[in-house]
Amino acid sequence: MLEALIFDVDGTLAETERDGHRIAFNRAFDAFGLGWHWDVSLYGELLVVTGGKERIQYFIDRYAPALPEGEPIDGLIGRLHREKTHHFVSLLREGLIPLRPGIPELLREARQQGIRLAIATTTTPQNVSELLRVNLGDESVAWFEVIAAGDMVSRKKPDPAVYRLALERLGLPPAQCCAIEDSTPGLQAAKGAAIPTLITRSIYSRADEFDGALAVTDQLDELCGSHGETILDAIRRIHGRSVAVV
Ligand code: XBP
Ligand code: MG
Repeated sequence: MLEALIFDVDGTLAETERDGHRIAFNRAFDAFGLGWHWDVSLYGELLVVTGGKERIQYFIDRYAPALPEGEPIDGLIGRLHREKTHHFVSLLREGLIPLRPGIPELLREARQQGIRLAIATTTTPQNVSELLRVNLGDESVAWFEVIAAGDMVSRKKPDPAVYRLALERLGLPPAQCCAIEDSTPGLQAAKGAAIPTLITRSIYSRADEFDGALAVTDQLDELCGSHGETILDAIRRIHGRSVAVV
């Protein structure tokens, strides 16, 4: 019986990586005068690492760019990431990052039918609340009983910690939930917490591997069968197939 939907954010609720986060990182690098630039192709490579701070560290380790003198790397990365978040929130507030097709309808129907809502994401909590506020109004943040995000867990996706935190706060067994994700690290994290998972591929995750997903689609409404089946009906049907009644 489906009791809750647990949403990933980046790539799932909205196409935020290309080109929101990427632009925000580059604006932060410019603000710090670092001379670094992550183009679309390089950013796609760096997405193998989840977490913005971890991604900057990975870039430094892998490409050894020039670093400003005299500041410990951790301090620089922390300041840089706060600047990046400031730029990402500005992009959100300019209305440049809409929700993916089908998400508003799915959220509305889930609320009407008493399906509980949660978020399990690697991104910074402020990014989540701003994405929801800008696209669905201030009250939409409260639609989600749980917003498990960013540094609330020490180990980020593909580690299942963020999904385990969401399950714990929902007080539900994984089989009564369905995760909606866009990427391989996200699927691995949800599967690690034994949560049945649907994939909606994003711009950057088209070529990812999704073994073990309930279903893989490019857009939520492609899940719908005939006879006016809604997205939530389709998710219930697919989820029901996955959870054998013993
Ligand atoms: C995707 C991530 C995040 C974003 C950047 O998160 O890995 O790190 O790329 O956001 P998810 P921050 O798909 O789990 O939503 O810079 O705030 O980390
Ligand atoms: Mg994602």
